[in-house]
Amino acid sequence: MFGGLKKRLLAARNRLDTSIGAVVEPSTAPVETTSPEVPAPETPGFPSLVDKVKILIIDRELVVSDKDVSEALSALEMTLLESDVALPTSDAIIAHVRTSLVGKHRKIGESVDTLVVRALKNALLTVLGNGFDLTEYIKTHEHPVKILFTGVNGTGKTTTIAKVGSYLKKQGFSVVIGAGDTFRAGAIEQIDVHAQRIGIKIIQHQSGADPSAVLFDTVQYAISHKIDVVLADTAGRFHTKANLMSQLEKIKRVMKPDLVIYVDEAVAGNDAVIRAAEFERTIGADAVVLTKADMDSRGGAAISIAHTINKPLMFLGTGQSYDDIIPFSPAQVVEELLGGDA
Ligand SMILES: Nc1nc2c(ncn2[C@@H]2O[C@H](COP(=O)(O)OP(=O)(O)O)[C@@H](O)[C@H]2O)c(=O)[nH]1
Ligand SMILES: [Mg+2]
Repeated sequence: MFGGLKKRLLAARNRLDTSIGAVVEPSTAPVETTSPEVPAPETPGFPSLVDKVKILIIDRELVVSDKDVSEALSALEMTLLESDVALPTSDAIIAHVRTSLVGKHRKIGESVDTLVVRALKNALLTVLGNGFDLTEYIKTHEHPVKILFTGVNGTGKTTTIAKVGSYLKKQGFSVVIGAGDTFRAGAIEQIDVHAQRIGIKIIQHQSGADPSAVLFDTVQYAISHKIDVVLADTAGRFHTKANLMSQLEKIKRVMKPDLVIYVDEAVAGNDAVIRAAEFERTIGADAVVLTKADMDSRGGAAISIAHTINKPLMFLGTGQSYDDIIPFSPAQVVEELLGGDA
């Protein structure tokens, strides 16, 4: 997951290390050592940080000017844009890193790399938001919690519903699925197979039926059987298709979802971010699921989507089986991308 971005960030981190390392006069630096705190990067093909920039322990004041880091920050910006990070998100990251690095530093026993990694981590954390703890939400809201999944075709809505159903069942919640994609041939059979496999009740009508009616029945079933969570599938749609959008409005009026989840695929990169922004503007979304993160090397959508639409990322889909879903954790993603313990 996000392997390409990880490699590129390492290169950008090395460049920042070198620029700031050059500010620290080796002759006046009182101690030079190889800090056990800073492991050499494991990615092959990159020179070790220890070779590239001597680990200088700053125990005097280090003053970094804008000029010292401007080239390295331009390179970081290119790295982010080439990784499909949206421009406003990239701008926010660069601004944050610049603010963290430019100015005076005085930390006893801290290496240049620690300073750089901390700046990068904090910058990423500011754009990644807080995520969305679905379990906590369900625990603290009236049942049934009604969740509507929507987005364009083929991005993984139905698979995500099966994964989320299985995840919630394991947490002890009772779940019912509504087969609200009555449009695409085979869609009802597809979700029915998933529901049987994971042992979750499904409510379905005939193909071509009004999805609002199916989802209304699903909610009624949940109420009368005291089910904790309703997961509502829908047909794929673009926000530009007026008839499908008014159908979605009707679904919302009839089933009154507590949460509308926008599903898109991480591999779509900036397209996913643009679609999510349009969707959020026209229909509204409470949170986002990005699927196919396992196939995404660039990571741009995952980095940008929450910042761009100002809605949290809830889950990442990481494969084709039911367990291949992880609650989105900003700290974990940052750790995966930058590692270390800064
Ligand atoms: N590799 C991978 N494939 C996924 C993931 N989520 C869904 N898929 C695949 O994407 C395809 C479309 O999924 P589907 O749920 O039918 O999409 P929908 O049209 O949005 O309902 C299927 O082949 C899924 O197995 C994921 O996280 N990783
Ligand atoms: Mg589907």
